[in-house]
Amino acid sequence: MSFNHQKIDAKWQQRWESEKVFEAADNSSKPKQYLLVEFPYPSGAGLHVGHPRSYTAIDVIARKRRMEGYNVLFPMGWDAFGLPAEAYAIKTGIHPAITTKQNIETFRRQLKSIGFSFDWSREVDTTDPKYYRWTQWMFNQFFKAGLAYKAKAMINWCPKDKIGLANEEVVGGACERCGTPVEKKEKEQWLIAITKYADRLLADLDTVDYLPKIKKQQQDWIGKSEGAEIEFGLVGIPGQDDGKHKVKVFTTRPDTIDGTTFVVISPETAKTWIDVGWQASSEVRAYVDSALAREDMDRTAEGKEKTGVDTGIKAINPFNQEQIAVWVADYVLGHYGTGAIMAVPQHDDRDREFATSFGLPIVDRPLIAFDDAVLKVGGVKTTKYKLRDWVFSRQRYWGEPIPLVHCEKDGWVAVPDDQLPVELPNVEKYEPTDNGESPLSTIESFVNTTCPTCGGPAKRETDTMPNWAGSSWYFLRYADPHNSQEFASKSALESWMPVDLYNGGMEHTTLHLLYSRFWHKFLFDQGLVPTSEPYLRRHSHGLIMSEDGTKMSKSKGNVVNPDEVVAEFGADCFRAYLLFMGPFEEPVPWSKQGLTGIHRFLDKLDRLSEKLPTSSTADDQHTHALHQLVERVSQAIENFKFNTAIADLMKFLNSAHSGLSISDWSILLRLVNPFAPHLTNEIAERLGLLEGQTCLESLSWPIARQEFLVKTESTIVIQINGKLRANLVAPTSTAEETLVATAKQLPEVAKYLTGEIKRTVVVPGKLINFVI
Ligand code: ANZ
Repeated sequence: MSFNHQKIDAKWQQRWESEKVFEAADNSSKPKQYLLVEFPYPSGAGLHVGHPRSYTAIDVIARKRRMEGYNVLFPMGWDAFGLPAEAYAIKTGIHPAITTKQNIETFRRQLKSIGFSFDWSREVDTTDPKYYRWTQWMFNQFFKAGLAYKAKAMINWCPKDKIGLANEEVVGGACERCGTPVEKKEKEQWLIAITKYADRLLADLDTVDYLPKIKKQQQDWIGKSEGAEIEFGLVGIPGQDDGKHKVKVFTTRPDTIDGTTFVVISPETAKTWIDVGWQASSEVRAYVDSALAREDMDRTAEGKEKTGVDTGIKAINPFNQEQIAVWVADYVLGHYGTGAIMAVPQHDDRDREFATSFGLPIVDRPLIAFDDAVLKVGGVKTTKYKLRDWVFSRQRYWGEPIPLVHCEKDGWVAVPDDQLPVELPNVEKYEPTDNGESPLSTIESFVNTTCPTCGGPAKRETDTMPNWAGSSWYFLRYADPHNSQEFASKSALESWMPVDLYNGGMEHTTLHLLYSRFWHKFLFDQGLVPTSEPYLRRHSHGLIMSEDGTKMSKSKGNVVNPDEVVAEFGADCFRAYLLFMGPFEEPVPWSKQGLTGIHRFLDKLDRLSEKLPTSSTADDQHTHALHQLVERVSQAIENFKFNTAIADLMKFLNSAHSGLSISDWSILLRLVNPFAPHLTNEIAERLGLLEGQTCLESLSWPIARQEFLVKTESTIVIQINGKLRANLVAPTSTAEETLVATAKQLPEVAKYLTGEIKRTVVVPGKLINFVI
């Protein structure tokens, strides 16, 4: 090993810190760029190699942007409420605040050792009362706007431990701690009405630039269905056969109603009927009980054998007056649509499977127009969503206390702003109580308070918020982290928001990403933030697997420790390897050999620089290749093709030998700097290439000189009405008509080219805009 990475890493990290090189300026004439990565949960296990993969990628972009002249905000903080700290406290009695503080220190040290260009002066910690004061304040805005409400909701209940479990504590249907099968239990919970925003959360996806797979997951999760509710009359109900009863179904296909051969009600619906006097058979009762104990996921899994029972009740098809059977079956869910369906085996796969299993009729009938069908049967057109309201309470200690007080006279009252935060009191036991209440409920001095409205005796809410609360708005706090009067000043928000690029895991697409978009839209409606979407662009990284391709896990002992990699190979090698290991969006296995390959590359850069420079005049061939390299690497970074950028750098170095002039070196070092910031600075300083600055980061990003670029291909931007829809890469010699014709065929373009094309604007080699 030739260069002393330990010395070099420490030297440049200290210099960046003392010179405050990465601090974002609040008042700057430069254009802003807000780059965000998901802040970690500071677990006791320390940083996982998955974290720095995402952070290095966005760090490379942040470093490039600064050199391009942007005022960059690239912050870091801690999403520090959560179950592991609490589980540890239950085991050891050590307060979660203490372990959290220690874990944060470890994470901070680890992140700093990798040389990320975070603005550490803006660090936030969701468990800091100065922070969660605003999380509570925002909850109160939801409450005051009527969007937070209390209702019965199902929770996971461990009958042995007698506690409510979070979804992540239920493993294969059993309690993670003791293995007892988990039951469902109804409990009063706080919910937030995210469903009121379903339409906007869906529609506004058109205004942001997210990876297509991210948009798709959000759309599916919101699950908008346009259909109709239609009533079927019921006859033959044991104990209630008065001809007055009806069942309402939800269908997206009223046009198929003529082919309905039976009706299916959900076990939940059956239960409510039984509760109001239906004398159901014992077979029906037994089926309903067993179905209700099962998870929806399990009930509706594809390929699962269909189960159900004939209720003996008959329904009358309002379209053709045919009498058909009513079944109860678990593939129909209680809390979607109306909890009952009209089954059309001719057109619906699940219905056909069910009909085949139970010998029910399948008929072949012509379709009718959607609207005609709805009209004829007196149905009502409706829109349904899969999205449910957000269950916002947990019976846990380590979370933000929900800042509400209950008074006999005034009901639920928000704790006034000047009494926030409602701080977590000290407890002795961190377990939920035997009846599933939060441990806060046992602390009388916390629970008993006075009503802010009438001054009479009142009781505090003892539930705490879910893990997703603090992360729903943290990016706003980074804009103005030390403000004690507001969560952030208007001017800070106006200068930084929206986030220009946000990278995070695919596992957060449907929860965190959706919650934070919703939260932000609500704040926007309240006039508290300047934009209705928080993130302009969302990208995502693939997971890092172990060398054998399986998931890294502590129990398998195959977890890679970033500290060891940094100690052995240095921060630059770790960083460049994380980006070189494979396409950024895809899962990739860790490889020690790959790490050695990168080390050889950095070593070569160092050795070459020691031999050089020999002359100050440029060698044409190298200069030529170097400028093409600048172009390719710059493009690759913009397109998240970090692995090909590094491959290109390696290729260049292999052919460069000793022909580089000092000005070529200046370009090369700046180009490699975002990937290997420590070594490139060290070499630049040695070669006298810092141009009077203290580090490379203060110099500008190299620009490829056009005369050195022989262009064989160009990337053409395809717009519709001025809006970017696609990019087309084509040989520069392609004829204009061919380009236009090809552009029209692109799926992303064709989708929007619905109307007549009024005009086609072509800027050769750059852009095609269809005006429709
Ligand atoms: C008749 C029909 C015929 C249907 C056909 C579909 C196809 P999405 O798109 O997911 O909203 N459905 C309604 N409520 C249900 C529930 N609670 N549990 C399970 N299935 C339910 O699907 C709506 C369709 O799913 C509805 O339209 C209904 O079946 C079924 F050729 O009605 B359809």
